[in-house]
Amino acid sequence: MKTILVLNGPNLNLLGRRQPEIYGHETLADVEAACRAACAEGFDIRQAQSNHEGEIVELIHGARDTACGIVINAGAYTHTSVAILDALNAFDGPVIEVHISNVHRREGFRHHSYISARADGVIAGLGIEGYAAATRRICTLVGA
Ligand code: CA2
Repeated sequence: MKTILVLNGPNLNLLGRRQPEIYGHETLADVEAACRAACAEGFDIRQAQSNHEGEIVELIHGARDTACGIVINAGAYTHTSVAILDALNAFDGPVIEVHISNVHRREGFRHHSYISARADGVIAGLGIEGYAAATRRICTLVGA
């Protein structure tokens, strides 16, 4: 079984409980279920969430030996974190960057992503469907 790491950054533990007009009503449990349903045969999901930059870096390091690809929504660290970019650059498999909201229709500071420099694909504004699409893409890229 190949494992895809679905990694969520700061404040995304609040998904479904605050600001539904921006982030919708679904929770992280719904994200996990949507990703699992999107997996091709022979793939499974491991979901993680952290509010701490260093812990996200360590989760990416751990994925080097345990995951075939990473779906990442780094939350606000998307726009600030060279450390997370560096960790992703040390990971060999495909990386798909996901944003629930359309960051390009929001404040200017959300328009730049450090992670996009490493990502094999970027999805924004599809709500939690973006995670499922990213999961499908990783299955395609990794193959059987
Ligand atoms: O649109 C996205 O997925 C974001 O990555 C979400 C981040 C934001 O900083 C990025 O610019 C775009 C914020 C995540 C906060 O998540 C919450 C979810 C529900 C309630 C409150 C915060």
